[in-house]
Amino acid sequence: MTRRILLVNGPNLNLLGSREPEVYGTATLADVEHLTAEAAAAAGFEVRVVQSNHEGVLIDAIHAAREDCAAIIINPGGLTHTSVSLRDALTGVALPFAEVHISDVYAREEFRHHSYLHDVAAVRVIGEGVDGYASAVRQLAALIP
Ligand code: CA2
Repeated sequence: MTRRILLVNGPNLNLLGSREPEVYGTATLADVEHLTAEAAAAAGFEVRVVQSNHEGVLIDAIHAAREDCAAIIINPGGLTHTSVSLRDALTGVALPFAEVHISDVYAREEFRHHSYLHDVAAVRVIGEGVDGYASAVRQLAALIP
C-alpha cells in the first residue's frame, strides 16, 4: 500500500494565524502542513496537501486519494456540521480517515456539536490545537500495517 496521507483542510482554514488567535492559535496553514509532514515522515509516510474553500474541490481530492493514498486527515471546517456530500465522499473511497478540529467544538456553539463524520471517522482529534494534526498522523499510522 502507498505510504502517503492526504491532508485536507476545508473552508476558511487558509485564514489560520491571521484572525481569531484566541480560538485557533497563531500557527498558519503552512505551519500545519509542515508539522503534519514532519509527523508523517517520522511514521514513514509522505503527505499530499489540499486546502480549498470549495466543497467540490475537496471531494475531487478525496476521490483522487483512492488511487495512491493509504489514509486521509481532514479538518472539514464548517462543512463538518453541514455536509452529507463530504461524508459520502469519505465513505465512498473507503480509506481510513482522521477528523481533526483545532478548537474544542463541544465547548462552542451548539451547532458545532454535530459532525456528519463522527461515526465514520477511524480517528477523531478535537480541541488539541494544531498539535492535533500530528496526533492524528500517529493514531492513523498505528492502524496501517
Ligand atoms: O476547530 C476547528 O478546527 C473547526 O473545524 C474550524 C472551523 C469551524 O467551522 C469548526 O466548527 C471547527 C472554522 C475554520 C475557520 O478557521 C479560521 C481560522 C482563523 C480565522 C478565521 C477562521
